[in-house]
Amino acid sequence: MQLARGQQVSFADEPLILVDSDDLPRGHDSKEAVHAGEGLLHRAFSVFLFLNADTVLLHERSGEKPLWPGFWTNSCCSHPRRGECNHTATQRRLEQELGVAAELTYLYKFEYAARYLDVGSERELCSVYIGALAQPLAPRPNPREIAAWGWFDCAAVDAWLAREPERFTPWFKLEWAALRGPYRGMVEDLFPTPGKRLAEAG
Ligand code: DMA
Ligand code: MN
Repeated sequence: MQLARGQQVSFADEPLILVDSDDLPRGHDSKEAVHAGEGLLHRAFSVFLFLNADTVLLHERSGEKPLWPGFWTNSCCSHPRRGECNHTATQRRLEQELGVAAELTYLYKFEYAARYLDVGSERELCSVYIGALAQPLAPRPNPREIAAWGWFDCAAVDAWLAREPERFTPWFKLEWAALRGPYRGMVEDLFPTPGKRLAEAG
């Protein structure tokens, strides 16, 4: 699918999936309704793309986004729609936001809620995925979704986050702590070195 430049890919009336804390489906409601007020718990996903184990793709959310416009966040995030599985939804959204495809590895899911000013809230059961992106597949970001993007050294992200935490989305902060902590080995395993492969082969 070729993305027309600047195509709108998020809609207030998108039918999203309401879930309970175990991620079991509990009905459907529009994107607008699930993010209004204190929010309704719904299914979501976050993707982190890596160039190598030390280099991650982050982006600045476009000024058009109703929630957290202009904040820095992970490579890609959104919601599966009614009837859509996470695999289909993550691939759709990677194409729509970044113009790329990537094989993803599931890491974990978590529940969180966060309010954005008096505009609305996120209240999500969010599954987190990682994937490797080869350099020749340079992203073609959709300007309706993404104001800026870049490949960042992970240690430099740690330092930036410590310096300016107010510039990052709440879910990014939670997920980044997990990626740099308990899930660090999973990121490294996306890029096995020849030595490590030999050692594992015994
Ligand atoms: C929603 O992201 C998903 C998370 C994990 C916060 P988003 O606001 O970028 O999605 P959409 O543009 O589809 O509303
Ligand atoms: Mn949401």
